[in-house]
Amino acid sequence: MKFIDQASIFLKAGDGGHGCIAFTREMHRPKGGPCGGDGGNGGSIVLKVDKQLSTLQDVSYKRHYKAPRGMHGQGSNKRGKSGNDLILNVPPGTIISNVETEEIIGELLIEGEQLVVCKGGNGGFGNARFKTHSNSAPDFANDGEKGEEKNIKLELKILADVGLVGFPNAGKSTFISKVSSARPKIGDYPFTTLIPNLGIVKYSEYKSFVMADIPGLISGASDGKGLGNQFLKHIERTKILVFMIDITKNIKKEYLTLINELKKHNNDLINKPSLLILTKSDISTEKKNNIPKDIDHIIISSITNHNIKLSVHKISRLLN
Ligand SMILES: Nc1nc2c(ncn2[C@@H]2O[C@H](COP(=O)(O)OP(=O)(O)OP(=O)(O)O)[C@@H](O)[C@H]2O)c(=O)[nH]1
Ligand SMILES: [Mg+2]
Repeated sequence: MKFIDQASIFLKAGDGGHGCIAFTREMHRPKGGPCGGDGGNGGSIVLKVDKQLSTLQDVSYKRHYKAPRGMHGQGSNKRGKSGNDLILNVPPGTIISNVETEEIIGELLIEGEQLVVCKGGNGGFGNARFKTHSNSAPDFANDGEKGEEKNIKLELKILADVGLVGFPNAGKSTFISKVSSARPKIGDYPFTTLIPNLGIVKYSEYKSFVMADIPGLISGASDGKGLGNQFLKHIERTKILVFMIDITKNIKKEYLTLINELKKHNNDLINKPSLLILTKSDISTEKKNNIPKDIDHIIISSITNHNIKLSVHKISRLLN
């Protein structure tokens, strides 16, 4: 996916405080019982959505963030004070991943939503916790746990206005590369697109919309077939959907399959305004009669540019 904004930061959650080893000393009981308190927990680092923010600028201002540690336990069964959590505000649409493993840790979309990215270490147990029948005066305690540390990457996802939905090889990526400056990989084999691409489509001097090209869907995608429907969440918030179907294929059948997969993922998806684009008109001249009637359609070719401008015009009309 193409992002307008990203940042890499290093996070270190607070270590837990150590448990304490102590014994009660009273005038008449020179060797009293164990009374070492537990260490406090280290503070965690939490990312939280603040919808006032629209960029990652604030959070990328610093490279390192550290949450405070937990205090050590003390005698008289006094527990160490826990470190406060460190809360970092990010804009809605922030995707968080681990720099080393490239694994996605989470996405933050809605105002107030939070994600604990680095957990603070638990405080260690003081020796009072270890008192048993066979050992009434334990002279050991636990150390606090280390707080987690991570190098994370934050990426701000622009929300797309238009989502392209189609089978693999339908020509989605070719289309987005025609109408925007996005340059996704194009191939004559299925599943060329493995991650969503975004492109900004200019349709007049000052006006533009954002289009998302997501990996192809196949029958059974909602049960995990092909690349599955994991990417459909990227079009959940688009305003309109554009179905793309290769004109040489069984149009009605593919259309119904796509509708069905969308429905299975989230019934609301099919209520969005939509347009059907039939692609590759340059390789098919015969008249088609199995075009669904319940949706407006347009026939294009990204190779000859046939109707490319008109399709952008239709999409912008649908958006407005
Ligand atoms: N003849 C012709 N070929 C096209 C047209 N549009 C795309 N193609 C070809 O169709 C193949 C698939 O195009 P892609 O744009 O990669 O298709 P996709 O829908 O993005 O496919 P996935 O990423 O696999 O889902 C490529 O070989 C393109 O060159 C067109 O208008 N006419
Ligand atoms: Mg593609």
